[in-house]
Amino acid sequence: MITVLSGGVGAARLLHALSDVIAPSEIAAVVNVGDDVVLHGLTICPDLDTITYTLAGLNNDELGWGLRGETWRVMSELEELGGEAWFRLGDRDLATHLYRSQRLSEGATKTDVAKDLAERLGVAVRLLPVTNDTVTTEFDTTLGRLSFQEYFVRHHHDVTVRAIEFVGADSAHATPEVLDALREASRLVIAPSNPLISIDPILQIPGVREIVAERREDVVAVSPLIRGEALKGPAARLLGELGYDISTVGVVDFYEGLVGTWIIDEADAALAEEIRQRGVHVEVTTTVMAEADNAERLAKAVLS
Ligand code: FO1
Repeated sequence: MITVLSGGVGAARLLHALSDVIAPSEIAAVVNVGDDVVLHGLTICPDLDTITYTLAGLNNDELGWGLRGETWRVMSELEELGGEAWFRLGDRDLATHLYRSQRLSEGATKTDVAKDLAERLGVAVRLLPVTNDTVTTEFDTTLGRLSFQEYFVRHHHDVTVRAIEFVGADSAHATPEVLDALREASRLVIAPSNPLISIDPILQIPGVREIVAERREDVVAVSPLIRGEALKGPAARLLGELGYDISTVGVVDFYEGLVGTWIIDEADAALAEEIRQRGVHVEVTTTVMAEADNAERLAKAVLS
């Protein structure tokens, strides 16, 4: 079994590529919950849903979140009523949030719901929210304190961040399924997700970072940056704002002590020597997964 520390889109694509190369049932994803939000009384888990939809072949590629073939009638009606409509919940996607919220109100955990949704949608990869406790990512910004989705969606991550906090992380418990998946995997993979807001909230749950560090020689990480830029989202900007080099070297430094092998993009080949000097192995390949051939090559590099 291999276990992948996962955020949203980048992780979803890597998991999809991996499940074309090895049996999906041999893959576990430990998924960030720091983006989760309660809106309209519904619990929404963006990273879990992005991964589930992508592995089920139902993802909306254009938006990068939600379901394909989406319609927006409920949001239009809500807007008419003067309700909160800046965080767009499509009509089809709403069914997932209704289902999850009802199950949670009956005493199920996020872990239970993720498993049942995956089964319903034919996804065999094990999708494991890192914790069933509430952990929320918050930003100290020049506009004041913002919740994750206020920062990301409402302000289009176009505001300067001074600090990031994972509220509730210190007292949260990693689930037993997550601890087993981290301890028992033959290899741990860090997906090319945003290090600061997708992977760090996983590492901050007590016990997780320690296991990853102990297993460092079995940890393979894929850089989310190419030529100092992320394919999507604010990874590059946040690294700069929080004092890291805006490059794959900055990402390597962020994960210091946790990674045995780095997979970096061909465009960053010139950085390989500098990274090797930090005592890690480096593989150079195409990390952009837009084409199936490239995704397969990356998946094989991760597994080799
Ligand atoms: N991202 C947006 O940019 N705008 C939205 O209106 C939006 C709604 C949304 C609804 C459900 C869901 O699961 C995800 C949604 N996202 C939206 C993506 C979400 O903000 C993700 O957390 C980020 O893309 C970071 O991974």
